[in-house]
Amino acid sequence: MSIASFSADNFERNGVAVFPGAVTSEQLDAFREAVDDLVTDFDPDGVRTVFSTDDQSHARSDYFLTSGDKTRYFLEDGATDSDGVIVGDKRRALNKIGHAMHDLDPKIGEFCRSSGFAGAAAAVGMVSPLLLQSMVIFKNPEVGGEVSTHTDHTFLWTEPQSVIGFWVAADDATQENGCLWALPGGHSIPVKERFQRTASNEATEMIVLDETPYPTDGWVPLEVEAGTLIALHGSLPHRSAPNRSSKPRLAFTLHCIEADADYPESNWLQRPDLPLMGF
Ligand SMILES: O=C(O)CCC(=O)C(=O)O
Repeated sequence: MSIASFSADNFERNGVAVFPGAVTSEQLDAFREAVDDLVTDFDPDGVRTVFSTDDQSHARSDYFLTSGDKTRYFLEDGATDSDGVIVGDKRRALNKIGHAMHDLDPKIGEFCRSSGFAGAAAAVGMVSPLLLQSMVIFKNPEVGGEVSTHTDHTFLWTEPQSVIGFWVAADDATQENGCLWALPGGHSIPVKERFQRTASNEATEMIVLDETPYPTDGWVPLEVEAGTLIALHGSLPHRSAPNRSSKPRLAFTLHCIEADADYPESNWLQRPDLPLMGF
C-alpha cells in the first residue's frame, strides 16, 4: 500500500492521513530554534534525583504524572549513571520533551497554531479541537529508542473516543532512522489497553482490555519528507523502531481531543491550572 493514498478523503477507512508540505521550511526552522532554546533551558542537575536509578521510581512517577501542564524532559534509557548524572551530551540523552509546550512556550504555541495543524484537524473531521498534549520527540542518531505498538486513545481516553494525533517530521523520516509505522484500518479494532492513574492517584497502571495481539501483517512504514504532517486516528495502532543510524529524526506531535467529549480524571495527563484551548 502506497502512503500517497492516505489522504483526508479516506481517513475514515484507513485511520491515517498524510499531508506532505503541511509545514513550511520557515516554520520548521522556527521549530528547531524553539527546540534549541528548550534544550538550552534544560538543567539536568535540577532533576538529577529523578534520573537516578537508585530507588527513585516514586520521583520518576511524580515527575511524569505532574507533567501534563508543564515542560518536562525525559531521557533515553541508559543515558545516566546510577547517580542520575547524564553521560555525555545532554541533547543526545533526551528522548522527548512534554507535555504542555503548546501553551507554555510561545514559539511552540505559534508553531502548533499554524495553518498546517488546524487545516489537518478540520480535514480529518475534527469539529472543535482542543490542544491537549505536545511532545518534541528526539529519536537521536544511534541512541533514539523504540516506541512500541500503541494507540493514543489508550493514553488520552475520552468518552466518546476523540483523540487524534498530528505528527510532523522535522527531518526526513525513513526506515533507516526510525520512521513511524502504522496498521491502516487498524482503528476499527477496539483498543486493547487503557493507561490510567491508580486509585491512590500516585502511580499508573495499564488495564488490558483484550489480550490478543494486533495482526503482524499489513503494517506500512510511513516514510516521509521533513515538513510532512501525519494524522493518526486515536484507535490506530502505530509504532517506531529505534534509530541506529547516524541520521537525526526529530519530530513533533500534537494530540487534540473534541471539546464536547468527556475527559476522565483517571487519565494520567491532568492540567489542574491550565485550561485547554483550541487552535
Ligand atoms: O515519533 C515517534 O516515533 C512516535 C510518536 C507517537 O507514537 C505518537 O506521537 O503517538
